[in-house]
Amino acid sequence: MRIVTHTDFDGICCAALFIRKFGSSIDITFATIKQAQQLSEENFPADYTCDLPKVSHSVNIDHHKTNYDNLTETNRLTERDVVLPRAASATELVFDHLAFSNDPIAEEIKELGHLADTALLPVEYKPLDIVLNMNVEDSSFLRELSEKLASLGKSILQTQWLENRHEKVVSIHQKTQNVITNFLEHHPILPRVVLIDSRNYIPGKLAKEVFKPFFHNGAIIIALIYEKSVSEPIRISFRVTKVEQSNYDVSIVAKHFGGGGHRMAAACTPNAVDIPHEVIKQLKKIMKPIDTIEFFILDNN
Ligand SMILES: [Mn+2]
Repeated sequence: MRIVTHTDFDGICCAALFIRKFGSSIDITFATIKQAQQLSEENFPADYTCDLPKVSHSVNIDHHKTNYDNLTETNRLTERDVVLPRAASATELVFDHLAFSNDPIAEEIKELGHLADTALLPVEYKPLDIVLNMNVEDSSFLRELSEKLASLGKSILQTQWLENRHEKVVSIHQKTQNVITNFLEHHPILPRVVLIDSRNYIPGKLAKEVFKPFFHNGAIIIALIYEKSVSEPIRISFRVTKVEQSNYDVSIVAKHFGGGGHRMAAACTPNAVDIPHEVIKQLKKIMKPIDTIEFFILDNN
């Protein structure tokens, strides 16, 4: 059996229920919405798609209205599909579909999927949430998490496995803060416009931590270079500080490099050769005569 499921908590709980029902021999592909659409275009063979747009001719178990509307419009909704926009989570639909009964662990998994998707995650789940967010692109981690959930249910929160993973993530977070603090100690007064390359010095997932302290040290526009993923090794996120939001439009710069967004928050994926000179040139086009600009690398000096 082969299932495609979402990389978020709801999708992982769906995977856990499938493992609980059919055992660890099933094949699981973890995907984002975009990846699910691509898999479907490639006619990827799947038996089930959970918490995602339907892949190929699989049985779709989902609760997203956009997916429901799309399937109806394109005539792809069959009587085997369980796409109910009113359901709180895909996990509860999987729970019903697989007809669990007298299985307290399955009940706990159902409860977790529900909590996560309604943004009501209790504080005791926070370490698990943080660990998932930091590892969401690692499919072997997602598989491991699904397996543990399938066998342990809520007791996963008390495992050494989670504690070790959480400790590691917390220390990465602390190291990131240290790099930023150290950089700002060496640059107590920043120019008005800052182009900063954070690659190689802090994890891409935590790169946005620079915005707040950099604004605090005098920047009004920040163009932050980071590695979003293997497929997007050079991403730039642009931000304008709140008090200057009506005076600048960074989406113009993002659009120049094929991206987009809003006046005060935009992003793009430029080519390596554009960094830093072409980016500086484009930023200068939206700058005022009083503005200064500088390119930095976020190392420890
Ligand atoms: Mn969901």
